[in-house]
Amino acid sequence: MSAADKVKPAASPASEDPSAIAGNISYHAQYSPHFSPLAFGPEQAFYATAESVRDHLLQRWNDTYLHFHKTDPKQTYYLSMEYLQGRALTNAVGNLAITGAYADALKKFGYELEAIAGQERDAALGNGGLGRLASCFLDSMATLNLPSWGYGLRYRYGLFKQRIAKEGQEEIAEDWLDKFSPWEIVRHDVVYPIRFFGHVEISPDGKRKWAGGEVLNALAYDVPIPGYKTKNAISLRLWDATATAEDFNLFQFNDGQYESAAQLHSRAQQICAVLYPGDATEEGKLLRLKQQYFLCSASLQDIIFRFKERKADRVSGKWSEFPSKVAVQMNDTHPTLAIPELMRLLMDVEGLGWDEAWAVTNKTVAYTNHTVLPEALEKWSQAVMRKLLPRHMEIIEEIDKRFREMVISTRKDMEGKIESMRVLDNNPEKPVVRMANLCVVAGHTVNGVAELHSNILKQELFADYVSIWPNKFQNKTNGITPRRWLRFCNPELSEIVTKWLKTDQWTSNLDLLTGLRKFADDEKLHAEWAAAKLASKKRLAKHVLDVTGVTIDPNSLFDIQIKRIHEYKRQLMNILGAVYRYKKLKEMSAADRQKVTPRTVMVGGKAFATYTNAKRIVKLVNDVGAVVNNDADVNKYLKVVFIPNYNVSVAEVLIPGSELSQHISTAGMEASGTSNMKFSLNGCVIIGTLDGANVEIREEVGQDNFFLFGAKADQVAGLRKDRENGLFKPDPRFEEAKQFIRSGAFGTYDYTPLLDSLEGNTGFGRGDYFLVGYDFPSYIDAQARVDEAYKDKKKWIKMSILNTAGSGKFSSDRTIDQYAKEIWGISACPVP
Ligand code: 73E
Repeated sequence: MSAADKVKPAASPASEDPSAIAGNISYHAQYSPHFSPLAFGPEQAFYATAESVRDHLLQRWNDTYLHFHKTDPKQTYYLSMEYLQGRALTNAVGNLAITGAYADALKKFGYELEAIAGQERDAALGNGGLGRLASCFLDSMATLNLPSWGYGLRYRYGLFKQRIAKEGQEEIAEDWLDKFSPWEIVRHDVVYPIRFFGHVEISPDGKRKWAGGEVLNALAYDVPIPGYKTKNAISLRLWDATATAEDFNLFQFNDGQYESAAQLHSRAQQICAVLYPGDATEEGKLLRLKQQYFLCSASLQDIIFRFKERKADRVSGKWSEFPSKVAVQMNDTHPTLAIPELMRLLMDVEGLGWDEAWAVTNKTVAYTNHTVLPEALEKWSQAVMRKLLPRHMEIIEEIDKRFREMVISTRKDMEGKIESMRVLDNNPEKPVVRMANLCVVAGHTVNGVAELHSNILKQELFADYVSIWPNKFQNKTNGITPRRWLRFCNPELSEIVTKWLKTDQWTSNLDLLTGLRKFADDEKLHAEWAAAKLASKKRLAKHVLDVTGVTIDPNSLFDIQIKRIHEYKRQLMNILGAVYRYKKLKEMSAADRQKVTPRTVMVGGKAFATYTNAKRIVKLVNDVGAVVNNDADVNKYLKVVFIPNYNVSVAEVLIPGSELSQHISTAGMEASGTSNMKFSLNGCVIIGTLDGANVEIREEVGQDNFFLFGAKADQVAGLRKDRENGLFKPDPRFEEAKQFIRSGAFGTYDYTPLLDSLEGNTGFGRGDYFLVGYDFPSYIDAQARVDEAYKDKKKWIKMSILNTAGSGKFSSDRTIDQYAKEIWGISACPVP
């Protein structure tokens, strides 16, 4: 039946009345060119509903743009190669406070809002925590009414979809734009030329200019980002690459040379095809650098355009005003090319001299570091950079030269350090540009993402720079948006929180959660809390059954580890723990088993396609699950489940249903972590090391409400040395768990190389570089404390309540407020 048969269509969106909304949904169903007006299944209902909600967003978004334009405040531009937006519908109606009205409207068509929202595809334009952080930040920027925008790339296929086959993980292109995205608005009026390759021309007066090569276009797609209960809606501007009709060689095409006729079109398509194209080949590396430059150049041209637009009388003499109107934040080193690109635009296009351009650039850009892992610190080959971006390479060389001269002339004592501090590494074997060094030298502020991490930056990675610029370095502990990560994903618990705090203000003032502490022993609250948890656990159990076919018991302890698969995150320690538990269960008498706390261990996450050990870990979790879950002797007490295709919307089901979550990285290696904050906020207790934000979470929720184990960050280097020197004596439990896997208990797949990476000096890996062997016994002991604690239901619920109560600090509203005040110098600009 068609939508129109039920409800009279109404084009006007500006209503919060369910009948009018239903009319508007019906209008979109009938007049949307994407579907037949005769069809109104759940999918069409989703698109029509989303388009109707978008009408609401567009109004606010236009009003906000005009308001910023009129008041001309200083504005922040957040540059990120990744945004993990997930689904938008529930969030949009929630932030606009029209959830009830839309739910009622959809009922008129016989649909539940939740089911319709479930039709939406995740926008997975990111890979992990860094991308999700960027998305949480946008939500907070809008909510705090900050003049700020996000810039990113519109990847045609987002992060791959993960399928678990017999051989382990398979990657499939994630076709999130299969139909279309109802949230994006293509801006045919916002297009910038982006050049690649070519050469530098020098005019008679000595001016340098980049010319030749090939030129593509960057085309803007805007995604409106609504704030929570505010009129402001900001923009996430995503760039797509296009070529023009002029680039299409009609002569060649008519001559049957189809591929060469459309060469530039095909190269344009490659740029935004996928996030993180494989970079094992030279072509792959070049493509990644192209992507980075594409983002930086388009965004900076746009920023400069807006700077001029907002004061039409601005002339080049006023460029010193630029940093009082523009803050650029680089999300890790991926957008570092913003630095030489801003220099180039200011000098070669706007005619500024070096000193003037440098002063503007330095006061405009700031850099967030997200990792100290050496392999993640970007270094680009100088040859590739010179070929693709010859003018930028010149500018980088000049920055390097001037930095050296500055150190030599002002800091004789640092001379011995210059080589490692320089932007260029001129090692003749492999000359490279060190992107992090470029960011530190050129930016006004550098920040880490948790206290511990920022201290490591200051004391180790960037220690030499601290002695030159002691005030450049800051900490901004990460945060998460409480809207998506409690209010909307866990409505049962949210209602309880609101009821006991007698206000829902916590949604935008998360510190109010401390008000729960005084009820931590209240039996009535305990009963409600336990009921909400059970409801979420049942929803999670249904998801697990749907996607894996495994039945799990909602009365068992739900123990979850979800994150990208990486050796430093130590999913391998988790699974070794589960293997050890399984072996002990097998050895026990039936009577003893009955005393055991039943557990469901869930692991989810994607392994990078070429990361062999990570893929072996995925395979091992699946293999262990296949044996344990089918072992009738013990599967009442233990199940092991691999959750396939972990993404934002899966997290929204898993996190509310969790009771214990694992954040067990080798100390000093996880810069912050943000899912730890989401779990804790949802009343889940953490088992973890003193790493990243765990340190601060434990402080906030109280050390009795956190299961701590493992080496401390400052012990790690010494322990690695000991290991190398043969001074490490493995615990028998560690040996037993590995041996059990080697014995073939979990199938015939050859796990030797993976297990050998945990041994010292085998020639494989780095001799248990991640210290799984050292931490394993204290991990097993901590897990035993978890089992005991869970037996005391009252104690456990209290811990759970105190985790939620202590999570106020981890709102991204707090984080963004600190960035705004302490790095960007911007203030709220609410639409009146
Ligand atoms: O600890 C997390 C942190 O919570 C860190 O590993 C992650 O960033 C999160 C947000 O601050 C991160 N991702 C990357 N580096 N750090 C990264 C590096 C290269 C490519 C893609 C992502």
